[in-house]
Parts: sequence; C-alpha cells; structure tokens
Amino acid sequence: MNYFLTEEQRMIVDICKEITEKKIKPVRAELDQNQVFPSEIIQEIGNADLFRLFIPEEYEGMGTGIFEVCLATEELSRGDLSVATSYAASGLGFLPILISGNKQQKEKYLPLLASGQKLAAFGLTEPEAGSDAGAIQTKAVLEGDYYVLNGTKQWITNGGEADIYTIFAMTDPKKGSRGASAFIVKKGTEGFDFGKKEDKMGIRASATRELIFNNCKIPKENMIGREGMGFLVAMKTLDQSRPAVGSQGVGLAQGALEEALAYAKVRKQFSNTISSFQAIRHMLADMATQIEAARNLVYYAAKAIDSGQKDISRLSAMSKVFASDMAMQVTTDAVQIFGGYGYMKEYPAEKMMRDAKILQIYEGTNQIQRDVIALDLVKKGF
Ligand code: COS
Repeated sequence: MNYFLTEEQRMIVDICKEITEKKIKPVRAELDQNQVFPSEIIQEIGNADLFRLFIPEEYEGMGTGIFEVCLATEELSRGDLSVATSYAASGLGFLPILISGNKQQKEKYLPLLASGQKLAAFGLTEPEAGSDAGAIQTKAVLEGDYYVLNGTKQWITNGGEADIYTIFAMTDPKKGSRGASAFIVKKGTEGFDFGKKEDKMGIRASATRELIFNNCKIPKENMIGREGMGFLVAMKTLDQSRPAVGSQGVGLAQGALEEALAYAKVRKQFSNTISSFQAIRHMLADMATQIEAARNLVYYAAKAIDSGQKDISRLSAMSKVFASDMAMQVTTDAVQIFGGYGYMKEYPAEKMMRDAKILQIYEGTNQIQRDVIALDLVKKGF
C-alpha cells in the first residue's frame, strides 16, 4: 500500500529495515531466551540517528514529527518488540522534558538523548497506582534548594539501563492528582536504586525494574514545569506517545503475518500447501486487512498530532487500543497457522504472541483507553 512517504520518510523505514533484517532477526530468539538487554542494537539505532527523530534541531535532533517515530517504531517492532519497546520507552521518557521542560533542561538533556548515548525512562507507575495514575504515593518534599524523594516506582521500562528518568511524585498529597509534580532524576544520584530485572512473559530482552527512592535529594531546578502540574504533564505525554504503541502493534503483527504466510506456502498437508486451503487463506486475508486498518488509524493519529491538533486524547487512545488488540489477534492466528510448530520455540510465532500481550497493558490498559474514548465521546459527541 502506498502511503505517499517522502524521500526522508522512506529512508527512515529503509534504515530500520536493514537493522531489523541484519541485526535484530538473527539474535532475537537468543536475547528473549536469556533476557539480555539489546545494548548493541540500541547502539546501532543511535548510530543511525534514530533517537534524533522527534527532538528539535536546536537540541541536536532532526525535528521530525511523531509520524516518523511511528514509522521507525513499526519497522523495528517487525523485528523484535523488546528492541522497539526499549527504543520507544526512551522517547516516552524524554517527552515530558520536550513538552514541559524549560530551555536549560532541554539544552542539558535532549542532545544527550538525541545522540543515543543516553537512554531515558518514564517513571509513573507504582505498586498501588497503575490505571489510577493520580494515586501515586511517591513523595517529593522541598528542603532548601532540593526536593527529597521517597517511594517506589514499579515496572519501569528501561529501568537500570537509562541514565535520565522523568519521575512523578506528590508535592502536595492533599490535592490528589493536582498535587503531583514531575522531576528529572539522573542515574547515580544518591538514594536512587534499582530493583531486580523482572522475569516477564514477553518482551523479555527489554529491561523492566523497580526504581527505589530513599531520601534521594535532587536539585529543585530539576522540576519539569510548575509544582502541581505533574499529572497534566503525564497525561499530555501519554496522549503523544500512544500512537507509537499502536505502531508497535502494527509492526509486530506485520512480522507475524510474514512468518505465517511464508510457512503456509511451504507446509504441505493432504498433498497441498496449506495456503491453498480456504480456511487458512481467509485467516491470512483477515490478518492483512486488520493490519492495514490499524496502520491507517495509527498514521492518522500521528499526523493529527503533528499537524498541531489540540484535542488528541480520543484519537490517540483509539490508535493504541485498536492496533494492540489487532496485534494480539494476529499473532494468535499466526501461531494457529503454524499449528503444533507454532507452539514451539524454534519458530518465532510463539514469542510474537507472548510479546503482543503487553501492548494491551502498558501505557494505559486497553480498558483505560476505552474509558478515555468513551468519556470524550459522551462529553463532545462524534
Ligand atoms: N490532557 C489534558 N488534561 C487531562 C488529560 C489529558 N489527556 N486527562 C485528564 N486531564 C485533566 C482533566 O481535565 C482534569 O482536569 P481538572 O482537574 O482541571 O478538571 C484532571 O486532568 C484530572 O482528570 P481526571 O479526573 O479525568 O483524572 P482521573 O484520575 O479520573 O484519571 C485517567 C484519568 C484514567 C485517564 C488517567 O488516570 C490515566 O490515563 N490512567 C492511565 C495511566 C497510564 O497510562 N498508566 C500507564 C503507565 S505509564 S507506561
């Protein structure tokens, strides 16, 4: 399908395609099996300037839109969702600085992140605050020129691997979500430690850890935006990042369809390739159609954001929920087409199915996405 990409956009896709084919596919099963963070591939992605995409040129980025980030993320996800997640999570981590940071913060941190030398991570979720993001309990208390952080963040992607963390903490717990603030915390700050790497169902090569703050003192100039704006910063960040989760679903599903199609064309039963059977052909047709529908919605949402459209929560949530549900279905169907072999680790389909599940959970469960869509629909109409 022709999406009328510019020369620059086609180049981004081609670079990612080369990384996927040459660097990711040969090692993805091993990385998954051994839960090894893909540092070398992340370095390749950095060398290819892909972390520069969404960062403005004045901070050593390429100043492209979310659309280009989605193109890159989709293609990397076709190879491996752990790699794509590690890449996209750095974007999620620096978005609060980009959206609400001041000039000094942008000058200090964005060039490092643009080069790929440093990764970022987004610290919102806590043991008692997942979907209910306003219920975070980590506290930040102002003492002289420092905020002192105490609390624990849970399931933080790139935890331990990233150098720069955007952390949400309560500066005025009495005010609920209006009492939350956002901060930049650097790895290595005294009082900031990590839990063990989590042992996960899927995206096993990506790093997921607890962030533990124990009287962690950070300079007060590390606050992003104003005191009490943290919840808003988090919501605006998620509105912009969710289409990239959608693009992870599109890429992952595309990878699964490619594997299933290739297998169906060589696997013989009843003296014929299974791709000649209508039962299989209809599955393949549905998979391809669903992928293309999701891709259209993701691209549309990304372009709406890039065009400066203000009211993007609904569209952004729609792209995430549709593409991730689609990816779960398509990867499950891919396993089915492979039959018994699909259940075995020697083929990539089972890993893709395990990986897909997280897309329906992270960056807001799909139940929360439906809440966001419905609330907006009821308030504003269609
Ligand atoms: N953009 C701008 N403002 C927003 C907003 C958005 N997307 N979403 C909410 N707000 C504002 C509301 O307008 C409201 O403002 P006022 O206090 O001025 O009225 C305020 O923020 C509180 O909003 P609301 O009452 O809707 O908050 P809730 O506590 O009910 O929670 C949801 C809203 C469920 C949408 C939010 O908690 C959420 O997104 N949860 C999922 C979090 C998530 O994605 N976690 C994954 C971890 S990060 S990987």
